[in-house]
Order: sequence, then structure tokens, then C-alpha cells
Amino acid sequence: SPSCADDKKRRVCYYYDPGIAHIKFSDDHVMVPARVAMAHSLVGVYGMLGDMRRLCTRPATEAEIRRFHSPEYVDLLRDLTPESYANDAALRQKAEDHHGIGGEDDCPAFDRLWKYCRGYAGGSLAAARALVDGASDIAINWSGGMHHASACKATGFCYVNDIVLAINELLGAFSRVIYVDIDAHHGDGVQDAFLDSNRVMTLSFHRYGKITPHKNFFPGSGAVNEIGAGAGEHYSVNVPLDAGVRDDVYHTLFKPIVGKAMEVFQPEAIVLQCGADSLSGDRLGGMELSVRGHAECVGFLRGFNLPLLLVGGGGGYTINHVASAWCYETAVA
Ligand code: V1S
Ligand code: CA
Ligand code: ZN
Repeated sequence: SPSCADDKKRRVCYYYDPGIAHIKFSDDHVMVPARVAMAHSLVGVYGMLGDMRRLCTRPATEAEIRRFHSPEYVDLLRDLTPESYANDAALRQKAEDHHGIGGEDDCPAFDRLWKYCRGYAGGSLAAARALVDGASDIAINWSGGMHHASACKATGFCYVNDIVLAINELLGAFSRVIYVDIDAHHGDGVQDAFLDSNRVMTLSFHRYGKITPHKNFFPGSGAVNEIGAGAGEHYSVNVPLDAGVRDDVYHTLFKPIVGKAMEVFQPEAIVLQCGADSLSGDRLGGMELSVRGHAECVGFLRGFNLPLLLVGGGGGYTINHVASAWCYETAVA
């Protein structure tokens, strides 16, 4: 098992919405929400469901989503359907020109989009509440983790930023929250949301730099000199990496950097985004972590014995690898 996992049991709660299995971005889209259903099947097959409290939850309300997202953007998300996108030229133009939906198709206007967003955001909010009320030590929502979405814009397959909503919920009870992001992409939406806050420290490990002479690895941000602003200066930490990073190199960085951040910042709760596109063989990530190396991050943070929220969501585009990783990480929890 990962080296920092200990023998002491944790009370784990787990959220799963079966509706996720039927969500499809588009026919050839790389983001396949059904991977969460695959992970859930594996968790069941390995007999773990009986060891965790299953979170009963509800979809996030419009009001909860408005706590971070702008009024016009929430109106659009609520009203957008493939039909309204196709038939209402003004709505389509607003979606494409101002809110990142449609257009080049990273974020299409697909069927049941609003239901999908409310579902995964509701899961992360319920998970945060389970930590706030002390009912659980670790809360898991593999369908959350949409780290790119900004207050008024969808980007990089992310429409509603459930992580920001969940961290805000945690801040109602905890003085300081640390956010760690092991998705292969930079956690820009979460970093930006808390850029000037000294109550949230964000750390992202990600691939960074040119992938062709004219194109940066998405989203292009996350340089080491992005450190936060105002009261939040030095509370954003970025670890840009080359393609091909393997477990040994990753952990010579991850453990000392995260360990030092924990020591200096003294958080009261931890949020870990477990994007699985940093695994070897992923269609987009270009990194070389093994499932064991990826899960070692979970084990390491679990070892601090603080309320821990695990979200998957984000990346992971070779779906059998994603399912293996999130199943194994459920076991580590
Ligand atoms: N890299 C990459 C990539 N691939 C795609 C893509 C491929 C097939 C499709 F049918 C649709 C999209 N988009 C991208 C990136 C976005 C990566 C998002 C990562 C998300 C996450 O793992 O961090 C968390 C959920 N988009 C781009 O590179 C932008 C484009 C510039 C190129 C691709 N086209 C489709 C849009 C514009
Ligand atoms: Ca990352
Ligand atoms: Zn990613």
C-alpha cells in the first residue's frame, strides 16, 4: 500500500449519482462521464460500499451555484439545451461569445447539461458538509473536481466549479483550507477564485510548456512565478512539469512541497483533486504516473489526519485506467 497510509481506520463517506452514466458531451468527445460509473462498479465489486457511509444528497440548488457563478452565466446554464442552442441565435451567440459554451466544442451544449452540473456540484457540497458536521473523516465525490470553470465561463470541459463551492462551504467551519491538484492540467479556476485569499492555499502539479512550436499544453497557465496576489501572495503554489514525469521524480517534488506547505500553512481541512490524466497512457496528459504513484498522493495527504475531501472529476481520458485509480484510491481512503 502507499507508504504514508497508516493502519488507523477513517470514517469515509462516498457520493455517487447513477445519472452520471447517461451523460454524453458529444459522440467523439474525450470527456466520458461514464468513467465515474465504471469506477463505482469496481468499488462495488471489491466490496467497499458496505465500508462507507453512502451520502444521501440532492442536486445543488440554483442559489448554491450562484454563490460563486455570475447571474447571467447561471441563467444561461439553466436555460441551455441542444434545442435552444440550435434554434435561438441570440442565446447561441451569448453562449459562445461570452460564456465558453459551444464554439470549438471543448464545452458543448449537451442534453441534460444543467442536471449534470447540479448533480456533481451537489455531490461536492454534500461531501464538504459531511466534513463540516464531523460525520466523516474523508468524503469522496469522484464526479466532482471541475477545476477550470470560472465565475462566468465554461472552459476545459468544466462548467460549474464544484471545488470552489465546496471550499467555500468548508471555510464556513475551518479557518484555512489547502487545495492540492494532481490532475495533469493546471487548476486555474480554483487558483483564480482564491488568488487574493490567505485562507486558501492552492497547489497544482501539472504539465506545462510548449507541445508544438505554436501551442502550449492546456490551459497555458501555472508557471512557477504565479504566487497569488494581495493578501494571497505566496498562497498560490505552482509546480510546472515536463511531459513524461514518473513516480520517483513526481514524489521527490510532491512530498517535500506539500509537506512544507502543510507545515507552514497549518490548514484545518484538505481538498485533493485526483484528476487521473496524470496516469501513464492517458490520451491527453502525457505524464507517466502509475496507479500506485497517483494513489500515493492520497495516502500522503490522508496521513495528516485532517478532514479530507477527495474529488476526481477533472481529468482522466483512458477510462479503464481512471476507474482502476479511483477504485484503488477509495481503498486507500
Ligand atoms: N489537450 C487537449 C484537448 N483535447 C480536447 C478535445 C478533444 C476531442 C474533443 F472531442 C473535444 C475536446 N480539448 C482539449 C483542450 C482542453 C483540455 C481540458 C482538460 C480538462 C481537465 O482534465 O483538466 C479537467 C476536466 N482544449 C484545447 O486544447 C483547446 C482547443 C484549444 C483545442 C481542441 N478543440 C476541440 C477546442 C480548442
Ligand atoms: Ca494539476
Ligand atoms: Zn486534466
